Amino acid sequence: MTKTRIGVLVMSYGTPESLDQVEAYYTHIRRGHPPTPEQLHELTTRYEAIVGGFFPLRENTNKQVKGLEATLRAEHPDLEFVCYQGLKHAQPYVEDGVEQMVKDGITEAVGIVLAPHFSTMSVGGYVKRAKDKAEALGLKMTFVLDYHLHTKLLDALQTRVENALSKFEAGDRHNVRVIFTAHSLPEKILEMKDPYPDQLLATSKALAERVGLTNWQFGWQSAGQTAMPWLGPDILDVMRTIKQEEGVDKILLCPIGFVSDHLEVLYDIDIEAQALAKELGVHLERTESLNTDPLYMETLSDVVYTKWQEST
Ligand code: FEC
Repeated sequence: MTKTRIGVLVMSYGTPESLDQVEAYYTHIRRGHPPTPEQLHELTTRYEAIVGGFFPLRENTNKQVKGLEATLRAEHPDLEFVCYQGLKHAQPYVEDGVEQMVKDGITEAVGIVLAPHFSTMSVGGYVKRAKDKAEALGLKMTFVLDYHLHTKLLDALQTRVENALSKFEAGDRHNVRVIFTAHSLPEKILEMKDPYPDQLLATSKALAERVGLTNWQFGWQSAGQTAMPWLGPDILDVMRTIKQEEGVDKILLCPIGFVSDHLEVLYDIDIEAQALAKELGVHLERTESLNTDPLYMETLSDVVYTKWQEST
C-alpha cells in the first residue's frame, strides 16, 4: 500500500553562505534597501568575529530539517513525511520551498517555523509568504503558529538551565540572576496586541517554576539600529543596572527565543555581553542552544503531526 505523502515546510531565518553574500542578505532583510558601507562593514565584522566568517546557522538549520524528517518518519512509519527548507532572507527562500513541494507532487503540507513564539512580525511573516505561494500554486497547507509551552520543549530548556546553573559554585547558585531573553521587535507590535511578549513571559515563568527559580527576569536582545523604538529593556542595560543598583555579579542568560547557534547568540551574547560582563566584573554564563536536541525534534514532530491530523 502506498503511504500518504505529507510535505513539511521547515522555515528558518537564513544566513549567507559566504562573506561576499552578506551585502545581498542584508539588503533582503532591509526589504531591498542596500546597507550603507558602514552598516555592511559592521555586520561583516560581526560575522568574522564569530568563527572566522563561518555561518553556523546554515549547517544547524540543515541538521534540524534532517532531524525533524527522521523523527517524523520514525514516529509515524505508516506515513511519508518529506521535509523542505524555506528561508526568510536567503536561498532557498520560503517561496522556493513551496514551489519544490509542488514540483515533487506533494498535495498537502504543514508549515512550521524554527522559532517557538508567535509574532505577526516574525512567524506571521513567514506564514504569510508561504500561504500566498501555496494558494497561488493550489497546494493545501496548514501552519503551526507556536509551541512555546510544549512539555518536551520545556524539558529540553529546563535541562539547559540546570546544567548552566551548575557552572556556578554550589553555594552561589541562589545568587545567580537568570535572565530569559529573546529578539527584540519594534514597540509598535504592542499596539497590535501581538502575543509575542506574553508568550515569552509564559515560557520564562514555566521554566522558573520547574527549576524553582525566584531570582529571574526577562530582557530583550539584538534590537535593530533604526529610528523607531524597540522593545526594552535591552539585556546589556539590564546587566549594567542590576550590577550597579543591586550588586548582582552572577548572571545566566537563557535565550529562549532562539533555537540554534547563530550570530545573535554567538556574537550578541558570547562576544558582546561577555565583554560587558568582564568590564562589570560579572560572572556570565549562557544556556546551550537547542540545535538538534532530540527533545526539540520530538516537539516539532509532535506539533507538525497534530496540525496535519487536525487538517484531515
Ligand atoms: O546567524 C545568522 O546569520 C542570522 C542570525 C539572525 C537570526 C535572527 C532572528 C530574528 N530576527 C528577528 C527580527 C529582526 C528584525 C530586524 C532584524 C534584523 C537583522 C539583521 C541581522 C539579523 N537580523 Fe533578525 N536575526 C538574525 C540576524 N531582525 C544580521 C540586520 C542587522 C541588524 O539589525 O543586526 C530589523 C529588520 C528591519 O529593519 O526591518 C525586526 C526576529 C528573530 C527571531 C525569530 C526568527 O528566527 O525568525 C524576531 C537568527
